[in-house]
Amino acid sequence: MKSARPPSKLLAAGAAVVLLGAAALDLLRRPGGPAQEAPPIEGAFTPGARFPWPRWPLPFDLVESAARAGLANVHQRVVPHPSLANLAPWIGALGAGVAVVDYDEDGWPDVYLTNSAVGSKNRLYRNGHDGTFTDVAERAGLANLNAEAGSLRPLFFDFDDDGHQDLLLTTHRCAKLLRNDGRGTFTDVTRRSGLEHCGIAMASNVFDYDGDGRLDVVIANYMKEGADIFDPKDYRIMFRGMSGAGNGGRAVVYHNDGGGRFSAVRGNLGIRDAVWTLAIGVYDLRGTGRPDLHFALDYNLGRLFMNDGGRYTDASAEIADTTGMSGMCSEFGDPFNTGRPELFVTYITSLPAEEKNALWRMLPNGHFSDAGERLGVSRCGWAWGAKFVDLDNDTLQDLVVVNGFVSGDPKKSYSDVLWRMGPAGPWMEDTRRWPPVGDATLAGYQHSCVFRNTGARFENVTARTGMKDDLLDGRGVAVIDVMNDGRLSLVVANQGQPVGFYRGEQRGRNHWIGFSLRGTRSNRDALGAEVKVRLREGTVLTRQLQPANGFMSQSDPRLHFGLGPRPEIERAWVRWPAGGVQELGSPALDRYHPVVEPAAEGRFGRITP
Ligand SMILES: [Ca+2]
Ligand SMILES: [Ca+2]
Ligand SMILES: [Ca+2]
Ligand SMILES: [Ca+2]
Repeated sequence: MKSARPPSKLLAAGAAVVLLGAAALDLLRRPGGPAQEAPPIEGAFTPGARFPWPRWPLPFDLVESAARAGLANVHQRVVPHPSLANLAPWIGALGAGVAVVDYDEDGWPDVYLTNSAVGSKNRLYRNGHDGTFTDVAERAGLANLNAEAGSLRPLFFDFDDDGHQDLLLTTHRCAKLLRNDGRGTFTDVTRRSGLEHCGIAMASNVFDYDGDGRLDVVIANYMKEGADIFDPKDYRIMFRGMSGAGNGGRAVVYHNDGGGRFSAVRGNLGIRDAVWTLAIGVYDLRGTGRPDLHFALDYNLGRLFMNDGGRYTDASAEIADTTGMSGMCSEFGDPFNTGRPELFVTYITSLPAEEKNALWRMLPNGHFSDAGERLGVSRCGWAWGAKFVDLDNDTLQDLVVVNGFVSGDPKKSYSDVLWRMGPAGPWMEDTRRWPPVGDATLAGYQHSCVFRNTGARFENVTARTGMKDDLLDGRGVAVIDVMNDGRLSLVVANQGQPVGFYRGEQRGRNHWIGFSLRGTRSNRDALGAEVKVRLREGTVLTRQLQPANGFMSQSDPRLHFGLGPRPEIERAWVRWPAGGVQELGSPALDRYHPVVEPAAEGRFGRITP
């Protein structure tokens, strides 16, 4: 069939009257909103659809505001040794990381951005409380960390339980641990801490796997151990084929021994076969208080490990029902408010690989099923970072995905070169076998994806937001509430390009609530704690505190709930990782509530509304 019959004009007009009525009401509700002209209906008839869907303005927008906000970093790529020059753009295609952290504890989230060139400076943008930021990295001691090897993944957590956020930074050589002294400055304590990890690592996360209240660390190397891109002695450092490439780096778990010390865990808790890891997602999938782990692997199927009493059982078969061999991110959430977690994994969904993003839904029987295609999120180019984020505060978390591999000269295509190279295989391991990338493009200039959650599925609305012009090579994407007003914005770390800052704007008058958690019996950062909010109309929202999931990003560590236009909170409660549930009463709307875990079980009080 060539084309669908145009739907009847009468039907279209009837639907338009009903739907435009709602749109007009929405406009009238806006502050100072005069009787504006109703938005025009734009075609977009889907064959078989029952009535046309008018394109009234989205209830939210994402407005590019990096320059206005003073976020000025242009990510600087690593430059490998000249003998690797043929693959420099590929080897140097990862590194733009972002972390949102309130490093000075003034109640306003700040932004840390990494650079990957040797000698480049990282940026710590302090929130000025007025929508702008100032780089204070030099003063804080977090700028000059790239003297020997450039930075990759920044990860803030309180490793020594003193209430100050410390920084674990992976690089192209060895990781660094920097202790926040509580006066706005950081000191390198890597050697003293025993956390001496070496390897090229984009993937790291923190979790309290044994429930002792101290945050443990997992770091996974991407390339094999010993790979040195600055002084190569071995050129067999690339992947050995596009699937089942076992020759990448491994994951290592470090136990937090207390007293500021870490030690590598012998036997690695049963975590095996995590190679070429790009991201590690942490989530307590079964509410045991012990976090489970997902590894997004390049050139391999992803791995899922369930925490059984502090050791891990391989449950990867649960999520193996896919041909995806380029797992890039690991993002957990509960976007449809079912009370069961979902796992979103990005893949390469454009030439030359044509895989599909996966949205693994946990079923009531505990098994997983991929609904990515059915729910409309299976395609978004050569995709990297992704975050669930409620952009319009309607209770449903939306999904943002950033993408693009290497945007070089648009007239030169490296995929054409790859096609001519013949079949993928073991030859790929040796960098010397690859033709030069030069300034060619490989899956570059791609549109990011803003997927709006309609309650039934996700709808790609990028073209109707300020992200429509974003063709940069996105890597990490982090969520931040810059003004502490419940409107969530995005920081996008773009590879070799300027940072993106998309300020969240909302047209409706939806309410929200947020919680800033502090553990006492549990880890102080309260990672793994879960808050539920039950609304009188029956919806139960669940958000678990895991801000470092995704890819190369760490988001605002406050739990945020969009609540819709007229919410009545019937009950809100926290489940702490150490066990025990704390009732929060019916806390006031439209603000963040600090919540401290009661020191003893059975003495759970209510927080002040
Ligand atoms: Ca701050
Ligand atoms: Ca600390
Ligand atoms: Ca621990
Ligand atoms: Ca939403």
